[in-house]
Amino acid sequence: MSEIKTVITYGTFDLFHVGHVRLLKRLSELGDKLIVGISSDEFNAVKGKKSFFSYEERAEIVESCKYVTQVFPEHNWQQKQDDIVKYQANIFAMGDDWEGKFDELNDICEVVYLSRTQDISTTDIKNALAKVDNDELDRIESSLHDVIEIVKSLSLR
Ligand code: C2G
Repeated sequence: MSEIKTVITYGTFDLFHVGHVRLLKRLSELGDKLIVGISSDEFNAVKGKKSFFSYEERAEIVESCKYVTQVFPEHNWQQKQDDIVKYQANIFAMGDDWEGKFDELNDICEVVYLSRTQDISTTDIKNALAKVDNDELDRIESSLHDVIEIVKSLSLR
């Protein structure tokens, strides 16, 4: 009976998108179980991030992903060693924007960095949505009404 191979990873996973899905899919193919540490709202603040969805919502979304076995809270930078032991993880893996940052974990498990998915990020999504300025849309709508009234008045002459 071959040993169960467990993969562990961490992240905020806010505004869940294909970059996250494609990473989790590839991570799940490295072993039999994929355990994901979801950054708590408080730890996000430490990372200088403010997520749109709460920890509970982000955890529920990621746990619903078919590639994921289980999620748990990530509270700080230091817990990874203990988590790897607790979950008996054989592989620690992250996207390669973290290349080299966690190599010290090589002492207790295999460390793998996979390529990020290009041209998508939670920040890009937030910036794109911020451009859809509702006030601007209201101004455009009222201008259109003015134009319609002018056209109507001209057509009645
Ligand atoms: N990712 C990816 N492709 C993207 C965006 C993200 O492969 N287009 C990967 C990241 O490399 C990371 C994971 O998805 O491995 C989660 O990304 P974030 O939610 O941004 O997590 P991060 O803020 O990097 O937190 O202790 C580690 C930290 O908690 C990692």
